[in-house]
Amino acid sequence: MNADIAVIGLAVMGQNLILNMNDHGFKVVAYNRTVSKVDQFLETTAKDTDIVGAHSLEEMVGLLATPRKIMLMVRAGEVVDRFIDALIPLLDKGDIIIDGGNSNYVDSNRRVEKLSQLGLHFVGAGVSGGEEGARFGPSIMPGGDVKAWPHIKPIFQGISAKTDQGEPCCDWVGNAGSGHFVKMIHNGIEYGDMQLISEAYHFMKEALLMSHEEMEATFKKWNETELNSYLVEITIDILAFKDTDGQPIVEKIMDTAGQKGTGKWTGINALDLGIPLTLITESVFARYLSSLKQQRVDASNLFNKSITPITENKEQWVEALRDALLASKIISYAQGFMLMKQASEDNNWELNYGNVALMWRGGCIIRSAFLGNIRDAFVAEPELTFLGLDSYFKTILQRCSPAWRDVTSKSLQIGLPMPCMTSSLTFLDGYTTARLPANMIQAQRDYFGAHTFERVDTPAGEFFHNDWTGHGGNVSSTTYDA
Ligand code: NBP
Repeated sequence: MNADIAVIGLAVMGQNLILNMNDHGFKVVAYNRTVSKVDQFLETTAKDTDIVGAHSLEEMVGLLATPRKIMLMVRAGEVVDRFIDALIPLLDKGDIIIDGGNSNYVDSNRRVEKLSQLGLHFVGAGVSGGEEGARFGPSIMPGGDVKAWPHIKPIFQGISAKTDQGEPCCDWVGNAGSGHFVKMIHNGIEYGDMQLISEAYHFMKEALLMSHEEMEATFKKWNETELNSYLVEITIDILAFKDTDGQPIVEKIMDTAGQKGTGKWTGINALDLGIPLTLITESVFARYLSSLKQQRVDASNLFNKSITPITENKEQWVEALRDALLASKIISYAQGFMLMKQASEDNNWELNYGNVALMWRGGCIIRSAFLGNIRDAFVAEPELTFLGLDSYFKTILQRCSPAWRDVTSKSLQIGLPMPCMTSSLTFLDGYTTARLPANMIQAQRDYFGAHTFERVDTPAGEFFHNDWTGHGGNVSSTTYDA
């Protein structure tokens, strides 16, 4: 038998990707650590398909056409390394291992390097879209050893989601761990989008005292605008869903948000690379804050916290809120692309940002009409430093600014937390301010630690130390950083 590809891992993602590949005419071998799940799968969901099962890695490898293509859809981390180590002795030079899990891109960097030394090709492919995406068309972000791409391209582009114009939401991202890096940014942006929608819902419910029917109708209206997206769509469904007693189920859900860590990785990466990724990082902190439930309840009682609702001009406030959401969302994506640009330059990945936007246009959790405009912006200016400088996005930011300021200042006045909408506005204010007060920080650093400073009236790169107290020396610091 000459199967096209093997997939290891028969949990939700693996099973659905296999069924998707089978639908598209690819011959797939299925394998799982707990081999009884292979038989279960073949006897149930995969019944009457061309999918073949294997009960050992040796059997699986023997069923594949060369170069062999093996995709891991297992828990990220050590499990991936263990499978790679078990596969190496069974494979020949030129064979391909793909990790489709949510792996850390640093691990993928290492795996590409290790396998290339053995003549094997490793691909770290971010896969987004959850169960439904995997089954009917995910967004796939493959990167790693480019020699693998011609062999896996027909399968990946065949099963991926397509845009309205029929373009596949899958393309080669770049070398090393760039595929998993781009997936990490995708997940970070997903955290930001979810937090922004939650802040809008909170403002509607607590500040504007809107009913669930009113909120549902509002999000429906917004979904016909630039905000059209999968996450707004599911928010509409969530608001409409009633529990058995007829009450909205969303209000019965505990307000403590979980996470699996990809948003945190994005924030850590931004700190490491020196990029002000304020919105996504705030959204991770917002989840941490939400998990301090008992402390919040106690503090709320102690501070006797209550929110004074808005009683007038509700319709205008709803429209202002839409503008605030849209503008904040632009900042989130702009920051995400800034981080990708920095990582791409540091690692020589040569990322194509327009392609990245296209890959996210369909199939994945952050899919939206808006990503089409982002793609256009990077096609027009591939080296765009900040998305907000593109004329389409600049116009929206300028148009939305007054309402954005109204909503965020109102939230501060009434004590309703909107960390992402407020911090993104502060970011834009900082980004568009030619002279920030960092001169004071430099003066303080030089005062207490002789860290030196550049002057505005001398050429860049020349550093000065001032004798602030009249009894300081002429020696400047090279070691003490504060
Ligand atoms: P899980 O992340 O739950 O992983 C289940 C698979 O890992 C099973 O095949 C399981 O084998 C195997 N596995 C585990 Br767990 N521990 C193992 C071990 N010690 N040795 C060998 N195999 C082990 O599955 P998933 O939710 O389908 O996700 C697969 C990958 O895709 C993950 O990296 C995930 O982060 C990523 N992802 C998931 C989603 C989603 O919506 N779920 C979306 C996008 C990406 P067993 O059956 O023998 O226990």
